[in-house]
Amino acid sequence: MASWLTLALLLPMVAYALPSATATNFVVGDDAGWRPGFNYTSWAAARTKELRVGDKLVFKYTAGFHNVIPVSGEEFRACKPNGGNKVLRSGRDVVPLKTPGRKWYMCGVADHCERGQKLAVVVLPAPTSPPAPSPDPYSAP
Ligand SMILES: *[C@@H]1O[C@H](CO)[C@@H](O)[C@H](O)[C@H]1NC(C)=O
Ligand SMILES: [Cu+2]
Repeated sequence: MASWLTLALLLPMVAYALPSATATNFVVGDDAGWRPGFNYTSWAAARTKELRVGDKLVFKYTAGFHNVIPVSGEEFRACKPNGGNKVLRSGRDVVPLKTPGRKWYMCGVADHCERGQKLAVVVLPAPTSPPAPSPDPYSAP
């Protein structure tokens, strides 16, 4: 009979063996979640080397008070979607990062975007395995 202890020991090992173990869920804004008045530029800047294809962004907010609209860079700067954009509104929207490059998101409720509820990120390519050692710019030839 498998005891809870066995299960508790096995589960982390199984999770580790899965390829998705390298994928990370990033809660946008961390404890602040998704709201106006938070500096998401700063949040994203601290994660420029972390966000990779295969990772996910998780937008947490009270459903009905905000939403998440994936937009273009131009729409992002104007805080104005051109129309026809997908709108996420579950209150816990999970956005898989499928391709590398720049991605932009904004809240489409009232003036929330103007009040800082907008996020621009740079997604790096998926990690290769094993990760290539980064060249040391300071090593002498
Ligand atoms: C957000 O933080 C960045 C630095 O990470 C700064 O340049 C910018 O002015 C800040 N924005 C606001 C609205 O405070
Ligand atoms: Cu909002």
